[in-house]
Amino acid sequence: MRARASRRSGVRSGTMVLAVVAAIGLGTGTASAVTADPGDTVVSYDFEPVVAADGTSQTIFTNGGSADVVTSVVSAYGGTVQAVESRPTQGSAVRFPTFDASSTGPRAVVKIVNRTSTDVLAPGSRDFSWSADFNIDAETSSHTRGSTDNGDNLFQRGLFSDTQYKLDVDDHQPSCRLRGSSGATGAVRVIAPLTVVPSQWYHATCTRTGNQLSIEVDAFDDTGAVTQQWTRTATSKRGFGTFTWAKTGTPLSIGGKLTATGKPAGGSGDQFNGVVDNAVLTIQ
Ligand SMILES: [Ca+2]
Ligand SMILES: [Ca+2]
Repeated sequence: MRARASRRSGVRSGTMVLAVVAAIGLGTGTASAVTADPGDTVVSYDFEPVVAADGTSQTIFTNGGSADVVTSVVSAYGGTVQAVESRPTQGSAVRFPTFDASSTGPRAVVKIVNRTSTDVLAPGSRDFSWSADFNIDAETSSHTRGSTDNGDNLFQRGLFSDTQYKLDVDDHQPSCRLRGSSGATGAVRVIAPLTVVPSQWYHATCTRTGNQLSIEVDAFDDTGAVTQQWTRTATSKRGFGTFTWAKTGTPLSIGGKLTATGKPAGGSGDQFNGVVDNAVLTIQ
């Protein structure tokens, strides 16, 4: 059972250029994702305060899914992830740094890695989906020369040239990208047919079904009701192949891009500028 407590700020970064500001142990599950039960929610972050069993500490970075993972916040140049109010009925959420494309722009990303040598974040050959609620700022990227932030990566594992599943909101357009063992020729990106409105809540879901990749985006009104929905599907003609990583330490990230070793990607960090809630990975 998880004990609930009053809301408070999540974590604060130190003054180091690169600092791990929170490292929270999670769960006791040992299930492998690839052998998990169909429909298993592997990762689920609702960012609600959870008090440790001994009552001495509290975190909002707790995986409510089955995966045995370690969650932390990595930051650079004073970036922080703060607990803020979520959309109606959803408690708290996490606020990422505001836009700054300079070489010293504050960066902060939630990092999720396997606790053991079993890669529970790899879907293998299974169908799977990944999703999140978000509320993005008006100013989020610059494509001018020298910019260190030209995108808004929301939820991803792997980089562009690696095996990757990704949800981003680059240029205020939600999109999903998948690249599996078939490599670049089998990779697909599907872009939702809308431009999101800043400071409004949306929910986006990416789904891999066989050789298809689909995106669904829901918009909410002030009461939390869905007011509009957009969907789009694309097909990988070659097929995606499977989704595994050579290094089980390859991080899953929320709110930005991390290098393979789990540090904020400096030159092109794609820091998400806005608020995120309910980041979920489900393997069928
Ligand atoms: Ca929440
Ligand atoms: Ca950005």
